[in-house]
Amino acid sequence: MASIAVCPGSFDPITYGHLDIIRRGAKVFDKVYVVVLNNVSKNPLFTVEERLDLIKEVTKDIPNVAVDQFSGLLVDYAKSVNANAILRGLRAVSDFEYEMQITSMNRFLNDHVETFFMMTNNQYSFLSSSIVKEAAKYKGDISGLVPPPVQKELQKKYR
Ligand code: COD
Repeated sequence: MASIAVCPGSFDPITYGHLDIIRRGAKVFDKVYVVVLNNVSKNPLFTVEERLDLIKEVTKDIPNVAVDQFSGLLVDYAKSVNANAILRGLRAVSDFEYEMQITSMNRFLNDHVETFFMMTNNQYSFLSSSIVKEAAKYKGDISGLVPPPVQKELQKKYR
């Protein structure tokens, strides 16, 4: 049986921290679907289409990665692509409580999908989309934090 993982997130926008988890996940799973949440409740900087385009651009060299969007429940999306795993990244103890809550909820909703965590690469342990947006907004140098196409689009947003 093929091992198929979904790597879900807001990716508003994708950072080197996300990309590191995706690259390492793609070495472990046969296929990784990177999926952007398209629920209405959040107030993102980038549209879903912009986020998808950026993820596609920066993952185009990883053959077993597919990029998609989903709305509604993650476990329903996972079922629709026959995924047996959810891939998440962990940065710090502060991530743990939230991750434990959504993992337990996902298991409650569908216990055929197992959640796997990968520990962040040390150099990205402080990195989040929010912190990058804040730095970009005030014209900080974000070149080591996001891939060049993302940096370009962030600079456009905050011009
Ligand atoms: N290093 C390592 N990992 C990182 C880093 C970093 N620097 N930065 C982010 N990550 C990881 C995060 O820990 C996360 O695992 C992933 O990358 C994505 O991060 P974000 O912040 O872009 O995405 P989130 O956490 O906002 O995504 C939340 C979901 C969209 C997964 C969640 O809201 C969801 O599943 N919603 C759908 C509704 C649903 O099914 N609800 C039921 C369960 S609660």
